[in-house]
Amino acid sequence: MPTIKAAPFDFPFERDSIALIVIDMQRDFVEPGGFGATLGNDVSLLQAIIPTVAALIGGFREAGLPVIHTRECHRPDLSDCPPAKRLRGNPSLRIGDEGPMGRILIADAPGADIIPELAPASGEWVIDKPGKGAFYATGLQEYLDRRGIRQLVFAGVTTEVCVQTTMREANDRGYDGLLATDATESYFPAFKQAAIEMITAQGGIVGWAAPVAAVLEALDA
Ligand code: C5J
Repeated sequence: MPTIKAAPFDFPFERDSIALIVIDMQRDFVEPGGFGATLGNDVSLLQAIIPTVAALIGGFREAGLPVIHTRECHRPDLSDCPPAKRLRGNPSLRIGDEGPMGRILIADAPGADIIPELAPASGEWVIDKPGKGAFYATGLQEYLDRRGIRQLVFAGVTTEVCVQTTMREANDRGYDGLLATDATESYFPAFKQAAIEMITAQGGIVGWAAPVAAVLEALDA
């Protein structure tokens, strides 16, 4: 069986059942004036991975394999945003408040859009998710199961929040998950490193990790 060179051991690559899931590469996290910036974060750290995420998406598209995108965002009436989420963060600019890119983290605001460099292609599924994990309150599991997808390559932001949460949800549901280490980023480099170690420790307790070049090599083989 073909493999992707990965940690903690080679990933058994199944071309017929693999998909790429790109988590929350939205203006709200990556550009100044969005949700990430309201929390005091340096968004330029996240901008640095745009070319590697684009290369990974390009590899999946060229191989004719599914690409799924997610957006963390809420309904305009905030009915899917619990107070436990809304009332934390920056008290002067909360989820739903008017910011420089429209209402913060609201589905129809410009800030919730996926950045133009990584715009979904026609036919690619874009999941709007109210939580950090992409399985919570979405039809993701049914979507994957209908298509026979059992393996997921993960990219996007932020590594230790939405990416890791979704990887853990996938792992508990029986999917094999591989994190593309240079196509994910955190506002906190130490948290990214820790997340990779947590995922791959103990014989891959959450999954695998590999650089984009290793994934592309397997896609090309
Ligand atoms: C965060 C995310 N960090 N997409 N969301 O709040 O990781």
